[in-house]
Amino acid sequence: MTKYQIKWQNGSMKTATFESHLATIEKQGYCIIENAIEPELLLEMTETVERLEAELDVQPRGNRAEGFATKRMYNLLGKDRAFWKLPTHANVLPFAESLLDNECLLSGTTCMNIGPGEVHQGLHSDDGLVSVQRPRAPFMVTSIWALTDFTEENGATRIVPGSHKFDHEPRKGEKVKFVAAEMPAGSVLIVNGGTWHCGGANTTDLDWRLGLSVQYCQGWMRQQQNQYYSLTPEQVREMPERLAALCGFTLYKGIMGHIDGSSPGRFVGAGEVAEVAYAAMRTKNGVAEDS
Ligand SMILES: O=C(O)CCC(=O)C(=O)O
Repeated sequence: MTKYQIKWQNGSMKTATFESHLATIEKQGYCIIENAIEPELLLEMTETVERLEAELDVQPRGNRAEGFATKRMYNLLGKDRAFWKLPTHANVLPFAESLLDNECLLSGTTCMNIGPGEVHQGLHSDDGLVSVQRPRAPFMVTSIWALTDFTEENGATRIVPGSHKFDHEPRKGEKVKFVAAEMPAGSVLIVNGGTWHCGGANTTDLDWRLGLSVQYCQGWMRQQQNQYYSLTPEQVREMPERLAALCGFTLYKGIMGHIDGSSPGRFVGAGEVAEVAYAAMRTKNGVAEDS
């Protein structure tokens, strides 16, 4: 039985619905949650992306992984506080917590605005850089938020059902059957980190496909995007505690990640995440029990 009671747009996602999405992920390596994003949040995200793309003069980076006609932005939390609502969203975080655990971290936040004429990316799995034999439990979980409709024509994520159970990463030239994860704006695609997928080709003349990726990883792993240097100490101090913990400002299992015995949160003066390392092994006077 799950402990999660997910809030839904107009009520709460039933435990049975959550369990059924989890079962789908277990079977096919991904699931699509329609109506996961509240309409006001969808609008706020779309407007924020549009504004930032103009302010930062975002241009395609010009390679196969990041795209030739795709506008990408990374480290979104440091760019605008509007994005702070995403990693802890009640319709999404419980999937990461369940597939990883409650000490999971935010690995990255990315905007992928796929423009007309874009070619598809190469198939990959998000935790494919981890050299532990497959198949295995996921080291990452990625949520892809549809801010516009995702269609096969405009570059909906391509995904290989069941590939999280494959015993290898995609090989060059390997032919596999994929599906286009078509979904209406407001949906979120949850992907097991071992599932083969890629951004699709945009064969339209005018239609941009706007998606956000909010990616989580195991708490002991190196995050794909550096959260420490992309956030200012002031931002961390002002963040909700759960978000700061996801970014890595608490200690993993009360020990890993400390700076002279302090958590990174304590180091930057974030009161609510002011842990000290080995706290569970200290007496009230702060003297180690086995000293
Ligand atoms: O844009 C997408 O649909 C997927 C992007 C992706 O998989 C990636 O950038 O690694």
